[in-house]
Formats: sequence, structure tokens, C-alpha cells
Amino acid sequence: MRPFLLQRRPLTALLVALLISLGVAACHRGEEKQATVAPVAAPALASSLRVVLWDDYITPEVAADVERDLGVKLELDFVNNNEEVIARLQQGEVWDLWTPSDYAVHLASDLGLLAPLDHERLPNLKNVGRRFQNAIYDREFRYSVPYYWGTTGLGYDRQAFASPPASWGVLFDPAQRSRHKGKMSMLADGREALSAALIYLGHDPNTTEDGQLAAARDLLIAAKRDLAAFDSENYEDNLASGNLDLVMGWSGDIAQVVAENPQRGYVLPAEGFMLFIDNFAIPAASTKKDTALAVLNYILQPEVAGKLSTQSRNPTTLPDARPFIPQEILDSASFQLPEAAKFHPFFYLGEEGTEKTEKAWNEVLAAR
Ligand code: N2P
Repeated sequence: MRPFLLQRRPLTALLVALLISLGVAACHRGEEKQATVAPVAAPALASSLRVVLWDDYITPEVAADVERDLGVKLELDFVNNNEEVIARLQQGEVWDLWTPSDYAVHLASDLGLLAPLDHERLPNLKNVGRRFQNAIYDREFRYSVPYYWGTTGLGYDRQAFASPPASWGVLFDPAQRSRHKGKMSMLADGREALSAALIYLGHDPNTTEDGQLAAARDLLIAAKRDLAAFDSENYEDNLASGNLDLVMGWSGDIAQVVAENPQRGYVLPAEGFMLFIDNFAIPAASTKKDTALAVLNYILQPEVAGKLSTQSRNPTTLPDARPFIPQEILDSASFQLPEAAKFHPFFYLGEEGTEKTEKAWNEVLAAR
């Protein structure tokens, strides 16, 4: 616990530097490095690979490219929750590739659920921006490769709000909330939901302090009575269709909705918000690690990463992928962090802290 706390500052510095470097990368779009196009030769690749990932993280189009170029059929399981994948891995489910978030890499590697990555088989690792190299949750890409980053904020229907709902108060202040009773949802994700409540209360979203966690839990229980749902699966559709006025959600997902319909918006709450880094990692139980490495190396090509980033609208960690992303997407909201933005990274909370947050979240889910 202690060494982890001592390491907080470098990550914040890393993220600030990362955000600066993304801007710098935009200025150097012409100076594209020679990309490694050929996938690394891996002996006797398996014919299929089971991948568990967040929605949209690999598109059917890129899966078809992988099958054509490597002869590997990707079986994609979409699970929009780190803790659910960890629980299923612990129960013995076998996947060959997974997209854990920052803190979940640390948690899963501590639990022995991830395989160390053989960098010899990942020559395209060099394409990952240097700013991502020393992430606090996994130094030097030992178990994971950062692939996307994004923010957690609020998607809203412009017709339902006179001005952008730029505060978590829209969910947590009873007077504001009552105006949209039954027309709002929050992510079904303990770390995310508790973080929003903690930020609104003025606390560190990575706190493990009992009183603060209890206050956040109680705030979520009160909000729950007026919510349509805790939902991480269908909220984009509900925002797009007008079923809901407001959804707490992830930047890339909401950007896809906004791109289709200018009557929808995305706003980062003024009190602060979470910034995530999602990664690729190979579960320890995979029996097809060579094939998983070959597929991972394939998607670490700038052109492939550019295609995936364009479709998911999640900013990529590969600076050289930017020339493969349309300028209007590079300029769009989900690729920017406003200068004065108050973002918080997710930290691994240690064994005890993880148990405490899971208990608080289970109490929210069980409450009536
Ligand atoms: C799902 C995006 C999930 C990001 N499309 C969560 N870190």
C-alpha cells in the first residue's frame, strides 16, 4: 500500500506530460516514422483466439483483417466491466487476450492472472508513445500495453437541458435530480460510480477511508431511487434514442452518439472527473500466448490502431497512428482534455482498499 501511495505523483506527471505530448504529436503529423507493417513471424499460430474486451475495442472489420492476414479467427466477448472479467478468470474461464483498465492491470497481475509479455515477440511495442512507458500500474509494459485513454463524464440531450449539465450535482443534488427522475443512468461500475460521488463530495476518488466511502455509498443509494438504471451496456443507445435525458458514461461511447446527432452533448463535470487508460494483456491461463502476442503485435501497427481509434473514438496511445485518423476526429471533444480540466487517474487501491470499495458498491446494488 505504502510504496504505491508514494508513487502517485509520477503518474500525475506522466499524464500531464502525456496530454502535452498528444498536442505535440498533432504538430508533427507530417514526420511519420517508418511503420512496421509486417506482423512478427510467430511459429504455428492457433486458428482462433478468445478475446474479452470493452465494446468497440476491436471492430468486426479489424477482426476480419486479422483473420485474412494472420489466419487467426477472433472470438470477441464484450464484457464492460473489469471486476467481472477478473471474477470469471478466477473461476477458471480462459481467454487469450483482454483489455483491462489501468488499476485492473495491477490488481490482476498481483492475483497472478496475467502472463508477463515477451517483448521479443512484440516489435511494434516501439510504436506506443514513450509517455505511456512508465505507467504506475505496470512499469515498462511488463504485463500490459496501453492502447486507449479516455474520460468519464456526462452525455446529455440538449433538448432536456437549458445549459450543459456541467456538474455531478445533476445526479447527486436532489433538487436537480428530481427534474429528470427516471430519465438518467449511471455506469454499473463500482470504481466509476463511487469516484463520481467522492469527487462531488470533495474527496479523493482513490480514497480508502471508511467514512468517505460510506458517504459516497449513501449518496449513490439516494441517487439510485431516481435513476433509470446502473448500466454500462445500453446507455449510449438510450441517449441516442432520447429514452434518457442524461447518462454517466465514457467519452468514446458518447462521442459516437454525438457524431450521429448534434442534439446530444458530452460534458466533463467542473468538480473533476476520471481519466482512464485501457490496455491489452494476456491472461496467464491462455494456452495460445504466441498467437495472442502475434495478434497484439498486429494491432500495434499505426494504421490498425488509427482505424480502431477512429471507429471507437477513443484516443490511441500510438502517436504514429494519428495520420490515419481523420482530422475532424482528432479535433473532436473525446480527443481533447480542456486545459484547466481536473482529471484523476484510477489507482490500484491495494487488497484491503479493493475489498472496501467492492463492499460499498455491493451495498449500493443491494439497496432498495
Ligand atoms: C466501452 C468503453 C469503455 C471504457 N466502449 C472503460 N474504460
